[in-house]
Amino acid sequence: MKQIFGVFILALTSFFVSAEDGHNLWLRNSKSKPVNVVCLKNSPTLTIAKQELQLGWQGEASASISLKIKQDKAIIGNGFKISKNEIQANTGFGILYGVFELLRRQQTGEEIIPAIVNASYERRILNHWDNPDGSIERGYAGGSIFWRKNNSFEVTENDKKLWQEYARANASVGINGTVLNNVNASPLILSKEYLERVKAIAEMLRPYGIKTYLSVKFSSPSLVGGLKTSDPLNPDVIKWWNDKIHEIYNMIPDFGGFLVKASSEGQPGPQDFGRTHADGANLLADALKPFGGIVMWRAFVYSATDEDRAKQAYLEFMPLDGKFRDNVIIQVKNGPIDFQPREPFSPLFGAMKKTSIMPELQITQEYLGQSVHLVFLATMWEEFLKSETYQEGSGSSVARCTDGSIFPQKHTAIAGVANIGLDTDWCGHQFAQSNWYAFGRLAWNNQLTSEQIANEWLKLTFSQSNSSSDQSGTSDDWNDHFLKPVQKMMMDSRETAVNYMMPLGLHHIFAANEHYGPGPWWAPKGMRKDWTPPYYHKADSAGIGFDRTQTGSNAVSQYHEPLGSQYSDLKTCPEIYLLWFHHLPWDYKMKSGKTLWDEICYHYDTGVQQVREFQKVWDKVRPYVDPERFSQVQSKLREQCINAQVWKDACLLYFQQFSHRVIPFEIERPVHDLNELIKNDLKRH
Ligand code: GCV
Repeated sequence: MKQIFGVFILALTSFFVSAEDGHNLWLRNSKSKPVNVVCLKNSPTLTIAKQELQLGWQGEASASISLKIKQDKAIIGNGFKISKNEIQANTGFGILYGVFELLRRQQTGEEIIPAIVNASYERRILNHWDNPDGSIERGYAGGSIFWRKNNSFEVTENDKKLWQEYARANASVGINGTVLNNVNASPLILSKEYLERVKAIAEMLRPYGIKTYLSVKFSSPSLVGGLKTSDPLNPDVIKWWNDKIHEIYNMIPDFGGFLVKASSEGQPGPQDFGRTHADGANLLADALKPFGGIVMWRAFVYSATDEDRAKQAYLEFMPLDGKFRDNVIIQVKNGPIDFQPREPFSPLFGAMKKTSIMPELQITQEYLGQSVHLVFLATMWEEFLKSETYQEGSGSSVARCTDGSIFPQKHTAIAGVANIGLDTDWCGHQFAQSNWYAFGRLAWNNQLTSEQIANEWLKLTFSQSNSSSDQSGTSDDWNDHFLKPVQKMMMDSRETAVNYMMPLGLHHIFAANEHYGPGPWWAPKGMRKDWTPPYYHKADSAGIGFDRTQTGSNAVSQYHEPLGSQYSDLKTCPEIYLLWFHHLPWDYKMKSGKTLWDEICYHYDTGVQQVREFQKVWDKVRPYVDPERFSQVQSKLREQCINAQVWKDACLLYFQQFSHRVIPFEIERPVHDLNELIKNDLKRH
């Protein structure tokens, strides 16, 4: 009888959980109470702020809230002062951020204590790798929301609606800039037709405090300007950029500036003309300066030399420290290689002391299961931002080295490569939305914990009291049976992916260019060595791992002491980075007492078991989730589980050819055949 009753309750609960497709993201506030908003000034931004309060107010019914623009030196830029019934700011954008903060606190039940809230970074920017033909490099959630195939430039009502929704979502987490096109930039973006569309986009984003930026191709003067050269010191080239920038600001007066990938992965750059990165960046910076624009110049550079790829950006950029204009920011990926599931931080952070540096994170999960695997990236970003660089003594975390707390940077910024596309749920996976959310939250406050972010996001995105449904799963019940287990799953999810993909410091062992499935064997004839996994894992009969100590590439020397020595010394090197810095024998004794080979096996197996647990967690929370979002996540977890098993089998069977050791018998045996796996690269469905 008890059982039947239980099933009945379950069925009833699910019935009341109304359908949602995820399009509303974390902004599902339809159960608001009346509120009286007092605001003496008017502007499009303030109108939005008032509307948001009316849409989402969950404080005392019919309370009054005052929005006050009043200068206060303690409030920096678009920061704000918040209390239960008043938001004060220097600007309308500050008011809008304050409103979103207040609403979030109301909706998540977080206390509203009077405080001044300033952002960690002045510029919090999404990078879209969207191409003019509507495709997205490393995009897994449909086509571009900005660009369409067949050069269709008509701005439709649908476009405008989508851009506005996009702007609102960004503003709600404090994102205030967006680069609208791929860093592998088409020169077309600077043509009149494209700029007209940029202008239309900018108009929709402006009231939400979001500036538009563009990626530009360094050779644009010759490619679209018809010049014979794009040499940054050539007067005609300088004039061409000046004129182009003038044209842009005539159309978009608050344009943010340029992002540039130059002399990198085949992209043209100043080095084609015997010039330096500084020559190239300064040319654009000088032209942008009169309009207040900035240049984000990427440090993602490596060439096919014998030098360890992990060392190259540092080698190329350190000699240029102090040579860049003050409106140039060097944009550095979090790790020295390329957005791997785990990397130590790039040694450039904190090392370039006379140059502004900004971190680049990847929100789109190129190397982390794309839009199939549930991986909450905030734990990775927290690990990165809190990494100790020792550059100015202890306490010199990456966060503090980049947000102006230690170095007097003229501009501070952080970028995230967006995971947004035309899919109804924007990101291709309900949980991938949490990474967009988390990027914004960390960009606003780089001291936040990933746990707090997961907690907020889950409450906003899944809580029934934030939906239009009448059902309100009692809070305790919801907290215990949904929030706690799902939050734990999110918190564990990145380490899980590291376990089944590349534990203990292994990196870049993907098959082919898709960067999805495993391919430790992948090394097509004629391929650049540093684009193939054997270059990174270096497995042989003696052992596995990349020796980056003094006996190897000596990349450790790029880290400030005592870090360099810590990484070098096996006694102090964190095991999470072990095979990043060391080549070790298969029988090397780990801290657990196991051999390295056994430890590798256990990590892969643990990863698979963890995904199986995630499946159970999710299946159990069915009564608390609407059917549409529930089944999307359920089926993605099934695929993730199959994929994790493939990763484990592929890596263990492949490395076993070198280790010649058995897979410990407590571990479930591989179920795949290595030759079959090698023949058929894992495909995303
Ligand atoms: C936009 C990696 C990616 C490329 C990307 C490049 C970059 O190599 O695989 O798709 O190109 O990084 O960040 O420039």
